[in-house]
Amino acid sequence: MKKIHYLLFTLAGVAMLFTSCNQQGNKSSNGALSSSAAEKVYVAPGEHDEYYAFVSGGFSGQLSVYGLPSGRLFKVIPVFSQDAEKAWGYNEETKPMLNTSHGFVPWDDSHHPDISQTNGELDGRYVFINGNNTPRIAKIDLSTFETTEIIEVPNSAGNHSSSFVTENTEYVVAGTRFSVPVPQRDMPIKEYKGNFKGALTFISVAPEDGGMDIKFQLLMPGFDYDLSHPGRGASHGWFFFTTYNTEESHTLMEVNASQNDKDFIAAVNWKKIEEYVNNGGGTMMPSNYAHNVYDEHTHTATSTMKKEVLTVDPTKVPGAVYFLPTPKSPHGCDVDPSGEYIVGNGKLSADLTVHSFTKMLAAIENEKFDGEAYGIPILNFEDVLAGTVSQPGLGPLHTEFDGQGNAYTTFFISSEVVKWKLGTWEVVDRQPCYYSVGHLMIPGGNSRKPFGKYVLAMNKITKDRYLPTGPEVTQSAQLYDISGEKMELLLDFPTVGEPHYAAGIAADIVKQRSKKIFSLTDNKHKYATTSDADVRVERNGKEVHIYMTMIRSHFNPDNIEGVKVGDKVYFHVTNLEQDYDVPHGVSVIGANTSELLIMPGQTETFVWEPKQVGVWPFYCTDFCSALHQEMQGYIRVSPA
Ligand code: CUK
Ligand code: CUA
Repeated sequence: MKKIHYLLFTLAGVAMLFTSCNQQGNKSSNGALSSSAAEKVYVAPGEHDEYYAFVSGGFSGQLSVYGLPSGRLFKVIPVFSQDAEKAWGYNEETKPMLNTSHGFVPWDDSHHPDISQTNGELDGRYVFINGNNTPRIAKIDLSTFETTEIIEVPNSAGNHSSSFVTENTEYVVAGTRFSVPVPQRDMPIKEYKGNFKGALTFISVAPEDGGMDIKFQLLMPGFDYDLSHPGRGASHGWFFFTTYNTEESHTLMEVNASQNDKDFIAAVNWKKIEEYVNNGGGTMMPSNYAHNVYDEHTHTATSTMKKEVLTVDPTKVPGAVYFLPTPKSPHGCDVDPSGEYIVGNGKLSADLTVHSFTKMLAAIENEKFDGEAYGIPILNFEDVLAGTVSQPGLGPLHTEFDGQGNAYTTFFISSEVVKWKLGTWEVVDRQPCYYSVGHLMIPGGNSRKPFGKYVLAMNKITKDRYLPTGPEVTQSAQLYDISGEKMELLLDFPTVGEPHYAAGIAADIVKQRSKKIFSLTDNKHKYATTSDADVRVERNGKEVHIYMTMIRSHFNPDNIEGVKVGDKVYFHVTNLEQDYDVPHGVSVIGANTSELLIMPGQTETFVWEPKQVGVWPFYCTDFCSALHQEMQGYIRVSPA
């Protein structure tokens, strides 16, 4: 049976060689799958995957956790969007996490996760991810797989060149895609040029507890800052940002925005700026932004509105910023594991441009400039060029590295991943993607020590790859084995939302940090009820507070009376379990919120405002024991 299956794969694989691989082709294909492909992604029941992949949810605003090579989905971590499954943004504890200077914003567009690093290697402590729409950076703690901090990024819009970390996680860096008036004000749009600014924001990360804080904002010329990457190794201390629309056109009909033959990669010496601000440099500017922190001991978030931010004018810090001319609207900005090569993927360019960090330093040293833009020196293209990959494909977007001297670049238009060699710039392999690939990810490919082995391509269009599901079909990820000279397609799997980027790490690093239980004795929640002796119902004017416990298989109290129509009823519910993986849920009829899914040792709160007189049931939503169905109760609502 199994043999026949494999044979079918192989036949389809041969057929595939003769069909078109671009997205216009309507022929269905299984790709060039061999029987060994199936074996390579097979993780036997009960076995664990070798890697975690943290995949951005795009317009779902979340972060999903997959295993590689199996492609199995383990969890969707709520970040920027409300999530009824986990009560994220619905319960009283987590609502403050979604506060912004624009009010409660329970949605965002998440693009780029990045894992914290120590000495340029992934350490598995945190994942950072950006919210693109209402600019925010979130931090997910990988001991609990929970979002524990969200900081809004002021003076920004379309927080796209984010959230990449420096090699000791000194900073998580955010860059604005849209330049905007800074500070925001009422002004004619057509006066954009010369007036709008592009903020590049350096958010410090405290070494002990990971606390984020905006250290400074660099106010750059009004270009669009698309993507970024930290220097590493020799280039540690620098950060690189691609730009487009260096014409500063206020209307980005393509014809306007792509006049310039070359845009720039902005090279920012953040160590120099850090020194400048540590010595009192920079200007405090009034700016409102929210800083939201979830405390592990109180299981409660607090939101603070900050009022000002330290800004830096790049022209006031000599030697801090340079522009590297880079052909045709570069998108991805990727630094190789050694820190020497900076790859700029010009979306409209036929070639890939690779800059040399060493040559950049030499040009700066010799003060060889090719003019300036708003007081920022422009380096000579030829002086900083390390090499060019000639005509490797159409529509290059992003590049990752395997740590063996190879780079892998995605091509959106020709729909493929192309493998090429650093230093010789020769193309050594190419494999089609189904279809129109955006980002790709090699576990650790964004660090000094990539794990190699696999590349995950994230495709924008799937068309015929899966069973049809109405007008929209799922976005897709494809896994390739890159352990050999040639890449081998192993697997397709559907994704949650639209993944833009992903971050992968060896599972062992995360596993050993993973927390199993919240200790009940360490529960410092304001409304915790840690013993059945303390359960009670308290009235305070129109507010009723129910201090409730849950344990297999009952609620205490499970009969509640004394509530009236028009009351605001707070269910403060504590899960008394101290066993791994025994959450309980609670929900009540008609509540204008989600259920609560409460982990052992934790307390959560939801609010119910009963509108109708009656006796109403509540029950546990998580199948927790043989008597799960008996885990229920009644609440009596009397007339006002
Ligand atoms: S990305 Cu955000 S538009 Cu190429 Cu990083 Cu998809
Ligand atoms: Cu508790 Cu089901």
